[in-house]
Amino acid sequence: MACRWTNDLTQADVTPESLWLNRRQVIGGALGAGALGSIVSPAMAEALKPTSWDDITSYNNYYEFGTGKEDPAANAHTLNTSGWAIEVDGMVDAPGRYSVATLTEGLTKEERIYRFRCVEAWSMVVPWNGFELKDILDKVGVQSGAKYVAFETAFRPDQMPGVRYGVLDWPYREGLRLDEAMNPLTLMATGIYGKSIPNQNGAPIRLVVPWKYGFKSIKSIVRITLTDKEPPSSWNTSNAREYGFYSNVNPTVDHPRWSQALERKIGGGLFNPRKPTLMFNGYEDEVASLYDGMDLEKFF
Ligand SMILES: Nc1nc2c(c(=O)[nH]1)N[C@H]1C(S)=C(S)[C@@H](COP(=O)(O)O)O[C@H]1N2
Ligand SMILES: [Mo]
Repeated sequence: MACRWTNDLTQADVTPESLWLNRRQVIGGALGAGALGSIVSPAMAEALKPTSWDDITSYNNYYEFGTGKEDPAANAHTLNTSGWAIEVDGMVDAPGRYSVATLTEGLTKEERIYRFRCVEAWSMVVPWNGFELKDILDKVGVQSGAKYVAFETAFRPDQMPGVRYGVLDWPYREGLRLDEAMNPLTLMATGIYGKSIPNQNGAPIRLVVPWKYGFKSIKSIVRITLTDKEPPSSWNTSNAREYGFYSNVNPTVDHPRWSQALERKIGGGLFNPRKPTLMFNGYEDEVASLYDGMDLEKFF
C-alpha cells in the first residue's frame, strides 16, 4: 500500500511537480473521506506523498560518482547519455544492441509512460515514469531455458570518477529471477515526475524493483543478459554475508550490522518518526507468492 502502480494514465497525467501536488491533495481528500474504505489510515495517506524533486535528485547512491550521498548530484553530469544503447544477449530470440526507443517501439504511449510511485527501502517516494521490464523481455523473446535476468551498468572511467576506487566490483551488476523480472511491478524507469531521469538517478534508464532494497535497482543499464544461472550482483560479490541475491525488503531478517525493522523518510520535516518497515515494502499481496515455500532467512 505504500507504493502504487497506476496503469490507466495518459500523457495528460504526466504533469510537473506542482500539478502532482494538487493530485496528491485530491488523493488525500479522497482518502480522508474514506473512499478506499476502513483500511486506509492517515499513515498510509502520508506514505503516498511523493518526495520533492530536490530531495530525490540531491541525495543519491551511485558509487560510480562517489560514495557520498551528495556526490552523484555533484559529479554525474559528466556521464554522456546520448546515443545510449543496451546490449541484450544470452538466451533470447533477438539479441542485439537496442536504443531505448527501439526497445519500446510498438508500445502504446500509456505503456511507455506508466507511472509509478515508490517508497524505496531507503525511504523516498519517487513518482517514476517508465515501462514494465516484461514489455521489453517479451519483445526480445525470452527462450525457454532462461531462468534469470542479469543487468550491467556502464563502466566509463573517463566519465565516472568513482570507479577509480575498488569500493565495488565494477561494472555494477545486478540480477533478478525471471519471474521477478516479469512481475508487473518491475519497472524500467526513464523519468521522474514526468521529466527525463537525471544522471544521478540513473539516466537514461534504470531498474526499479519496489519490493527489494534500493541497491537492486541498478542505474544506467547497458547490458541485459538472459541466463540459466543465478547472476552475480556487485553487493553480494563484495560482501556475501551482508547482501544476498534476493534482497527482499523484510523487517524480520536483520542486516548483520543493523535492524531493518524501522525506516525513516527523507525530507519529512521536523516531526519525522521512523515507521515500521513493511514486508516486501508493502507489496506482500502482489509478490509473496513468488517465494512460496522458500526460507527467506536463507534466501535473503
Ligand atoms: N550503477 C549503480 N546503480 C545503483 C547504485 C550504484 O552505486 N551504482 N546504488 C544503488 C543503491 S544502494 C540505491 S539505494 C539506489 C538509489 O537510487 P536513487 O539515487 O535514484 O534514489 O540505486 C542503486 N543503484
Ligand atoms: Mo541503497
